[in-house]
Amino acid sequence: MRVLKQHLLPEKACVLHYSIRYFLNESSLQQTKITAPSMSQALAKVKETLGKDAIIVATEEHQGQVTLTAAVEDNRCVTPRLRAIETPRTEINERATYPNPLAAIKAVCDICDEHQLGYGFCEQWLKELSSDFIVSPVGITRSLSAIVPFCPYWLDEASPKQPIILVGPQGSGKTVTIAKIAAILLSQKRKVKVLTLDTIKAGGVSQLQSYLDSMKQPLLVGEQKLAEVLMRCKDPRSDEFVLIDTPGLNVMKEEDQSFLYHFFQEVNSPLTLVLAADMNPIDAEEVARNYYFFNTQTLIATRFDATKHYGGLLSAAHTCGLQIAAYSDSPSIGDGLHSLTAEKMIDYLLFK
Ligand SMILES: Nc1nc2c(ncn2[C@@H]2O[C@H](COP(=O)(O)OP(=O)(O)OP(=O)(O)O)[C@@H](O)[C@H]2O)c(=O)[nH]1
Ligand SMILES: [Mg+2]
Repeated sequence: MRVLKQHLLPEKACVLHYSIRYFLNESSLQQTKITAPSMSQALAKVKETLGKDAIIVATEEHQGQVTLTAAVEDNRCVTPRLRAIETPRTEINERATYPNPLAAIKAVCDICDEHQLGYGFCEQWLKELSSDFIVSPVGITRSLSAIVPFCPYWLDEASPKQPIILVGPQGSGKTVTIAKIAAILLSQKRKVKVLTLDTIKAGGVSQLQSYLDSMKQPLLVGEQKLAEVLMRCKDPRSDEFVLIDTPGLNVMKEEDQSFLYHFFQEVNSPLTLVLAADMNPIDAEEVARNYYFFNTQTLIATRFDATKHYGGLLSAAHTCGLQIAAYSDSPSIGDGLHSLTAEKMIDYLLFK
């Protein structure tokens, strides 16, 4: 797989080539070269000549001709099939299924390309996908859920014993999300205690105050209230969910990093990163990495309505193993938050 690193997406042919080689012992393959005017014709010829178990180990395009080096495995080969038997799959992919492994590999490469998911992400997804080649048709959903942690029951499983603390870059949607979480919990007849630490931004307090006024809930303000609300979480009799909004930070700046460091020491609880889904993958990954240092375990994505490209969100979650807890597709508090599963994510990735 080291070789693949020298080839950058979107050279899908290379990904196709090396991703298959990755889990096959090449020395045990019988190879044949087949040339045709197009990829689909070449693939059809491969199937006709070597049978449906043939795999493609190399592709070349030259003067309008496609040459595929195809191979059939012999019995000694370490195949994805054997690996799949070793790791039984309980979830059957019903969505986003493809007639054969090659079509599934192409679909994954196309998605990675379209959503600017980097080479590492694509490589991991293809590696995981190989376990599903045992069944036909081949689904791409399970393999996505294996490399990106989705946590659709996050809010249902939340407990008053642990504060929900939202952190993230300026303008990522923390305050709106805190108000949405409060609204959801209140609609479930649960109690909330909301604190904002954003006394920095002009209008930061009044923004959240106005959301909470409409829910007839008080707002606690300022760092001096932090110890008090954290004590509530420690009280086993408390049935109030503590929600904490924080100022937007630029963790590339030392001073903001230092704020986050001290804050994280003081709260001593996991943090939830709020990230706009339309952030570009490189920046999103960098931001997630910076927050990850400070016990950030979950991620809420906002602005799903403002983009059709989700590479930033997926890269951030994948790189740091952040669980995707929920997503927002509207600035309106009444529209709430939605849970995200791999199935739903695949629909977004395929623009369904
Ligand atoms: N389109 C859309 N806009 C959103 C969504 N969530 C939040 N917004 C808007 O994004 C802007 C920023 O939202 P805030 O909640 O104020 O963001 P914040 O992270 O608290 O911002 P700071 O406190 O300045 O760091 C506001 O105009 C919101 O209305 C969403 O899911 N979709
Ligand atoms: Mg805010």
